[in-house]
Amino acid sequence: MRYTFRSPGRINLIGEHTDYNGGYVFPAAIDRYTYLTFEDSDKFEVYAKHFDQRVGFSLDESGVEVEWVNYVKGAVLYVARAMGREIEPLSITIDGDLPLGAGLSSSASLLVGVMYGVSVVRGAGLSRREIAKLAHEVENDFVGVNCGVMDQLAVAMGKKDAFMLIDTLRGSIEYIKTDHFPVITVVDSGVRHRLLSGGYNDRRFECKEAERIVGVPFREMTLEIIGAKRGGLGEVLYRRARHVIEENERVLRAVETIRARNWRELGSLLYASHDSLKNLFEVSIPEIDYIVDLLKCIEHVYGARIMGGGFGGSVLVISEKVLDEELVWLKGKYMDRFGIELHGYSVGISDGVKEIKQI
Ligand code: GAF
Repeated sequence: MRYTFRSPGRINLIGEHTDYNGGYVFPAAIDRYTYLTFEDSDKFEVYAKHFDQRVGFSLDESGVEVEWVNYVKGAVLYVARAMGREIEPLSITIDGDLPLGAGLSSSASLLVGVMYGVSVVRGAGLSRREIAKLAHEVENDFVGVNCGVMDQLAVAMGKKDAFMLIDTLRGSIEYIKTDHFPVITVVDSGVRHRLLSGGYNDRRFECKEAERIVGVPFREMTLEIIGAKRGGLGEVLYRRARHVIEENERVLRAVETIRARNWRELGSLLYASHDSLKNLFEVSIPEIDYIVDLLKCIEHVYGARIMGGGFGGSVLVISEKVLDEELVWLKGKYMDRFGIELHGYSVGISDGVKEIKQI
C-alpha cells in the first residue's frame, strides 16, 4: 500500500515570541504544503526531492549527520515510543511547495507530517493534539531547536478559513472564522533564518531572566509592574518584557477587529507588532524593515509585519486587493537596494495535516 499525506505550512497573524512565554498566538495553516508518501520497505529510509537526497536511518537514539533527516528520524522514533513497540520499516518520500526557512514553519510541517503519516499507516491512533505535543518534543529534545508550540499546533490542528486563537498557558484553541478576510500575502525576504544559530535562544533566555527578576509569570505582568522593576531589569530586559506584554494585548485586540471586520485597525496592530519586534524585541533585520516601510506606501495595504522567529524569513501582509504590480515594484526596489531576489505570493487558509490518497 502507498499512502500520501499533505502537511501545511503556517502563518501567524499576530502574537510573536509569546508562545514560549505562556501567551497568546494567532496562527493559521496555509495552502502551501509538504507532501509525504509512505510505503512498506525492508528498512527505514527517506528521500527528499528538495535536496535529491536519499538517506537510510535506524530507530536508535543517536542523531544523524544530515540535519533534515533528524526531523524524520526523531518523528518516527517518538511515534514508535508512544506506541510502546517496534514498528515495521517504511520508505518515506518528501516533496512540496512550501519554501524552506522562509518563516512558514517548514520544519513543523515536516515533523507533523511524518508523525501523522506514521501514526495512520502503523495504526498508532494518535490524536492531532498528541501529535503536536510530540512534534514539539522532537524539535526541542531530539533536533535541539528550542521553539515554542505554536507551529506544531497550527500544522496539526488548523482548519480551513479559520485563524486559531491559542492560549499557550491553558492550551485552549478558539477558531475564529475569516469570512471576507483581506488578501494575505507572504513576502519572502530571501534572507534565511536559522533558529539553531540565530538569536532565538538568546531571546528565550532573556525572557526567562526577565520573569525571574520581576518575580511573576508573563501573563501576570503589566507595564506598571515592569516599570517598577525597570532598574533591576535593565533596559534590554525591560524592552523584551514590554514587547511580550503588549503583544499579548495586541492579539486579543486583533480578534476584536476581525469580529468587527475593521481591517484598517487590524493592519495598525500588525504595524505596531512589527515596530515592537524591531525596536523592543530586536529580531528584525534591515531587509525586512525596508520591505515593511515600502508596503506602508501602498494605499490598499492595511498592515504588514515580520513573521515567525525573526532574523530573516518573511513579511506577512494584509491588503484590500491582490498585490500584483506592487510586488513588481517592491522586487525592483529591493533588488536595487540589497541585490536579493524577493518573492511574494498570496496564501489561503487551509486545514491541518490530512491524508489525501491511498493506493
Ligand atoms: C518560531 C518558533 F518555532 C515558534 O514557536 C515561535 O516562538 C515563533 O518563532 C515566534 O513567535 O516560529
